[in-house]
Amino acid sequence: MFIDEVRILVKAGDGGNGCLAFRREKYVPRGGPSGGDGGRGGDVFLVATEHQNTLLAFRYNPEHKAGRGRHGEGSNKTGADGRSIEVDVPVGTLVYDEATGERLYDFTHPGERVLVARGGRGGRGNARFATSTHQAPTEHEPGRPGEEKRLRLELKLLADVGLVGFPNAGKSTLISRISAARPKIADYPFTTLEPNLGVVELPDYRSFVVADIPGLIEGAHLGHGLGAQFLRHIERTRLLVHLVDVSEATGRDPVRDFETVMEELASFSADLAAKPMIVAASKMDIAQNHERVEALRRHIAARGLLWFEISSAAGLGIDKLKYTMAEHVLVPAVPQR
Ligand SMILES: Nc1nc2c(ncn2[C@@H]2O[C@H](COP(=O)(O)OP(=O)(O)OP(=O)(O)O)[C@@H](O)[C@H]2O)c(=O)[nH]1
Ligand SMILES: [Mg+2]
Repeated sequence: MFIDEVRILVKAGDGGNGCLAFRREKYVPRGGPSGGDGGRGGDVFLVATEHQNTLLAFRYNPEHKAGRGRHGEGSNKTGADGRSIEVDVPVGTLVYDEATGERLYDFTHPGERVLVARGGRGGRGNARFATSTHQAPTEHEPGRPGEEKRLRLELKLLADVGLVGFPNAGKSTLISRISAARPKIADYPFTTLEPNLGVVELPDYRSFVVADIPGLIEGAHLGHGLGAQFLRHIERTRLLVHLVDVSEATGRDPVRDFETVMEELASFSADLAAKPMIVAASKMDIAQNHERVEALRRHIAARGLLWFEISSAAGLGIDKLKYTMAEHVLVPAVPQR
């Protein structure tokens, strides 16, 4: 379930050709062989990073090629080596050889670095073939091709942000607004029966994963409604976004709804209750009674939690909420190598 998968091509650099040349200089009769060796092709490495959480970037950029070695030249000049490249993959990525199906690597720690395509050796120039009995060699080798492989990368998605709230609060609508996930949305409680994951993309190609889980009601930890079993899907998130429907349509008090969900989280686990949380007043487009919204806002301020007013239907406050989520869960970007 929830597996991100991409196929990529890695191509190491070809080696440069060895050169065929003889010294030809004034006053140096019968100059010897002087063809230099070709340079080595660059390697392709995969490196595990914490700065990416998904394989999304590879969809835009599926081919990774290292530099080729330069050819050798006369006067015994060796060609320059090709440039090696390092390709970042998220920690947790499994690497398979597409041709054989073999698992090549399992990245578990940031900074792990693995050679996946070796650069070709440079060919030897004719100077290398000279011996005392073979003084004018014309042998010289072509460079060897760099390795080329098709790889399949697989990453089990772990949610960075969990959406919680009452049934019908607008959680699925929000995830469909900020990601490509298209969960079922309907105007009745318990529409969502299984968690949905969505990958949220930012314009700088960074991304994070949001989980939309079934709504909670009072007594969820006792199995009421769909129960609290789905909370384990958000146990390892770094941030919770708590949606509270502030429209009158609920017929309930938003402050009471908020507290009910908080109690259910706390009964499930102290860790979950202690997670950083953003509270979002949902369905602001149809909220008529501003005193209700204000009462909740003051309640949230007293708890020291971040407060947003949103409407997924009208697109209000959604971008701001999205970027605030990103700030909480993304390690700051590193300059590209
Ligand atoms: N007017 C208005 N309606 C909204 C908004 N967001 C969601 N809705 C509606 O509210 C209803 C419930 O939305 P869902 O996204 O399915 O709610 P949910 O929190 O996922 O509900 P469960 O899956 O049952 O827990 C749907 O009819 C949505 O169209 C909003 O911002 N404004
Ligand atoms: Mg839902």
